Amino acid sequence: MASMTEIELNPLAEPLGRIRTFVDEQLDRYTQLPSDCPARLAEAMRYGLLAPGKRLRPSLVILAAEAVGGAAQAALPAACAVEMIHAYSLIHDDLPAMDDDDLRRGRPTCHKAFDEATAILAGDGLLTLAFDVLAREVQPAAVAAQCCAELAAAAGACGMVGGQGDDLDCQFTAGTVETLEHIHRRKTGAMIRVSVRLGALVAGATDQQMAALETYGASIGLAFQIIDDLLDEAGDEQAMGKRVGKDRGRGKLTFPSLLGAEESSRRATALVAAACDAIAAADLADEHLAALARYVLERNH
Ligand code: GRG
Repeated sequence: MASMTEIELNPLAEPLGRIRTFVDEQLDRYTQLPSDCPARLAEAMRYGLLAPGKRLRPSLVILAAEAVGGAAQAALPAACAVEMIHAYSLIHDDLPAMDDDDLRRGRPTCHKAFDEATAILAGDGLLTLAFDVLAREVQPAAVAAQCCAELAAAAGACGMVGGQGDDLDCQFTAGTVETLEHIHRRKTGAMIRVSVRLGALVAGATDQQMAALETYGASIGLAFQIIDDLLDEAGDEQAMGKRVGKDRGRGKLTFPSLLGAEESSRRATALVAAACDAIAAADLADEHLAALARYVLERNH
């Protein structure tokens, strides 16, 4: 729960605290799985999913829905679905075959707390559960189908999974800013962008509202990754809840390694300004969405 000082200093603290509780309670309900699911697998899924992350993507789903006059309750299944996909991607990303990390969200990674095979299955289980939730719980059925298709495209081989593949491939090679942007618009950006789109879809946004929210989501998605790269260089390991300094150590292509910290930071600031301008121009000057965009820039974890 946010303290009073936090609320006074940060107008985002209260809405995000409200959304986090709302989303976490529902994630908990969705992962009370029947006894056909092995108990250890269910435990690993819940371990990865319910760990204390920022819940940025589900917050975007709900705030986008509210920005166009929708109800948080109607956006909740989509909010939980995107967090399930995100949690699966983190569990798999931490595996020895990928980033080989032992700390995530301030705790041992899933394969460290359980074992590799269980972590792979926990990711698979969460990925599948996300579509189960969307298909069954979003109303009406036509919107549920559209949400499934959009989330599959964003998370799949031409979205997050494809971006991850390219990122692994170009780890030790020289690259251009264009290549890096192309990777991160898919690897990180696609899930952020689709979070905003799903919120807008379930709330029945107009085409004009959707276009503005699309620009907002795409812009903060890329800004988020630039800041992630900067935090990997200079962030605090305890605040981040994961190892930092890995990218440079591995000779990885990042925004600061290509552009320097100052120019990277300038680009992230410009992207967040573009995100705020887009929603203001469509009369969606939603203070929470604008505050969330600024938070992406100012976050320390
Ligand atoms: C393994 C299919 C597959 C995909 C992995 C998302 C991803 C693709 C990898 C994660 C590696 C990483 C650190 C990416 C940078 C941006 C990012 C997604 C950071 C983690 O997201 P946060 O900061 O995490 O929102 P929390 O824990 O707060 O939810």
